[in-house]
Amino acid sequence: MADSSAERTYVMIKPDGVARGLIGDVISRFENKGLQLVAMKLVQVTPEHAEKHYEDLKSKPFFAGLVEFITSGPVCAMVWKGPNAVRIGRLLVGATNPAEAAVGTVRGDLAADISRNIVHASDAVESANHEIALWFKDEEITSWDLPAAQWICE
Ligand code: IDP
Ligand code: MG
Repeated sequence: MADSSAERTYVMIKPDGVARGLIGDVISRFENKGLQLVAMKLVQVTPEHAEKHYEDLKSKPFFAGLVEFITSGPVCAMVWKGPNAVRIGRLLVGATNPAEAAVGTVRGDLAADISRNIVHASDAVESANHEIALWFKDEEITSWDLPAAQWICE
């Protein structure tokens, strides 16, 4: 079985979350859950990069608006690590549409509209690895011991 404690996910606070001063709130939720922050940077995204990140959605009617939105201000790009990091990241973020996202999730608590839903989190281990490579160079990803790890998983 793969070592799921080494699982990593790509999480990004979108321009609306950055502009609304919600970086700290989002980070706190991931820290409090027990995931480990291993990389983080603010990025002014280019249209080319945004199109690559959202490649799967190219045919959607909202694609052009999505690219315009993601490039409209800085995003906070992060890599979080821990057991089941991908699944836990999706749980913390909540459903895509904030009108359907459970209270207690980022989108359920802090967002109101599907096109301004504050945060991105990878939807599978494979896409997480792809997105981490798209956003970060290997040397930008740190390796450090989370002192509380023994209290978070066996
Ligand atoms: P996800 O972010 O929950 O993984 P995806 O289906 O991958 O959801 O869509 C990526 C992003 O595209 C969403 O977070 C949202 O910002 C935007 N989006 C998805 N569906 C719609 C829509 O119907 N209208 C406008 N924007 C949308
Ligand atoms: Mg997605």
